Amino acid sequence: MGSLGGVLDVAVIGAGFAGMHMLDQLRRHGFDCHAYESAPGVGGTWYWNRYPGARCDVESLDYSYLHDRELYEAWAWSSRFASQPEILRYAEHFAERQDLLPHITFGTTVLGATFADGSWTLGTDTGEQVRARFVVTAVGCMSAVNTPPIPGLEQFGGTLLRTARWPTEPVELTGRRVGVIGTGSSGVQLVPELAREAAELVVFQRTPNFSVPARNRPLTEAERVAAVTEYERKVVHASTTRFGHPVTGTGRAALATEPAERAAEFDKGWERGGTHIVATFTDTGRDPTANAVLAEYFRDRIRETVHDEQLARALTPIGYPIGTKRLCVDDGYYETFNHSHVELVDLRHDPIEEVTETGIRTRSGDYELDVLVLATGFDAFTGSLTRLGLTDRAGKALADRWQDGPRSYLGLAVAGFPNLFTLTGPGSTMVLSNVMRAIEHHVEWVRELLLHARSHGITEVEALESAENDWVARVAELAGRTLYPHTDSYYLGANIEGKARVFAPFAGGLDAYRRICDDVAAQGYRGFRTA
Ligand code: NA7
Repeated sequence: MGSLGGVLDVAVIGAGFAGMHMLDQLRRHGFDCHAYESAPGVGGTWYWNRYPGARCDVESLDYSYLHDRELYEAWAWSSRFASQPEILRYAEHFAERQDLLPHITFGTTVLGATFADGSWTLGTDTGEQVRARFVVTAVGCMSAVNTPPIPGLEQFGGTLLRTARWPTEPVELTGRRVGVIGTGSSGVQLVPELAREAAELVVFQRTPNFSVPARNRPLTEAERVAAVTEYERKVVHASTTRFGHPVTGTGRAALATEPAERAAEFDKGWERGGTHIVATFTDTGRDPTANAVLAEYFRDRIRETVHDEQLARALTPIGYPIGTKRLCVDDGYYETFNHSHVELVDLRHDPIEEVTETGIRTRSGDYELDVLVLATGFDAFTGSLTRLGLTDRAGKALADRWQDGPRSYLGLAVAGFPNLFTLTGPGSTMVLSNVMRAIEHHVEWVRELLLHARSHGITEVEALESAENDWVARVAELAGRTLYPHTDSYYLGANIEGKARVFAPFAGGLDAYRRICDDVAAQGYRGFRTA
């Protein structure tokens, strides 16, 4: 392939870890390609989510590219869980090292995309028109920011901030009265940081979450050396483990283990920190009784940490299985509520009536605030794709086609949208696996498909409707075997008013998922129409 009358071989949308890797791979293989990115710099979600305390909940040594051994060996992470500024530096380092910056147009958002006569035409907010024979979306699982329809939000006279669009310049919080709405991963990371500076902090909580301490600490030189020695094993783990990296559990069922031994194992997980604790036993993810045992262990830790009994009760998650909303990883979250200048408002009993010019009015009274932070999450998985304005061959918008939930083949392609590939799209493992491993797998798979198309003179590749139907059914069937569908969460789209409740990720594990995709490729791209 080559540039043909101003038509790119491939347009990549997004310059986070997925988009950058895709762009780099395509360039290495001689494709005429270019990337378009809304932000002024690379990094995707790590560009935008720069709120105090932002940190990855996957360990740094696993949240790294593996495809380039030299890069892997040369980059020295400072701590077990890297902070947002360090991850952003890593992204910038990759872009510079691979000379990607000249091939990315920043500050440009794709707002429309139509396919005709063998190529896509993308329209952007800067008025640019881009033509490309193939389009690869790398827009992230969580980048469409959710601003909930809270009455009066627009009349707030203080400083309104969003965790997912945190300003690049420092925000003055010292001595100010700060409110936070939302207690998911972002809120839970942010709250202890805000409490250090704010004169008063009010946390507005709709649903208490389960959270485990990160026990973050600097990485030792010995750990870095060991990670380099283990490089080959890490590569193997990418395709042989459920999450793309191993998690250490006992390999036994909680219900087949004596209570005292169970507690001792959970203690080890709690002391170790991070999400590994949920994999201690094999049955807590699928058996409600086993799950309840783990959930109760977490609840005990909250009661132990939070001094005020009533407050501890309000912070304790009940009524849904642990793990069915993303487990939070914190640094002193519960401890923060022992400070007298930190207050919790339990919105289940005292709902927000409106945001006023000076703060928040709940049913029980007024909270005066100088700063209000929305840590209210994302229109996850689908929002970043539907807002691109993609239309199918018949002119129907992706948003309309997905009215009843996302439909895809392998989470990589959508029937009716030829020559379009969706990296970490709905129907793939997405955030149920280490997303770095999911990204690398998808990028390599799409690269191989495009090489195949080039060498076979194929100009159109499109998922068959029948293959898509089968895949949607398979994703639903796998979800049905888990406890996920029982809980209102962004995994199901339940956090967005009016969004169809469909469990979007492939819940069968990255190892199984990769085998299926490899199989599809080996069988001449079964389930795709090629011409
Ligand atoms: P999440 O996990 O979706 O959390 C959003 C939080 O905001 C959650 O506590 C929500 O409560 C709350 N929320 C949302 N809308 C409202 C309204 N209208 N009123 C009150 N509270 C509301 O997003 P995060 O940014 O924290 O984390 C996203 C992912 O980023 C995370 O999983 C990691 O993978 C990294 P709810 O639970 O819906 O009742």
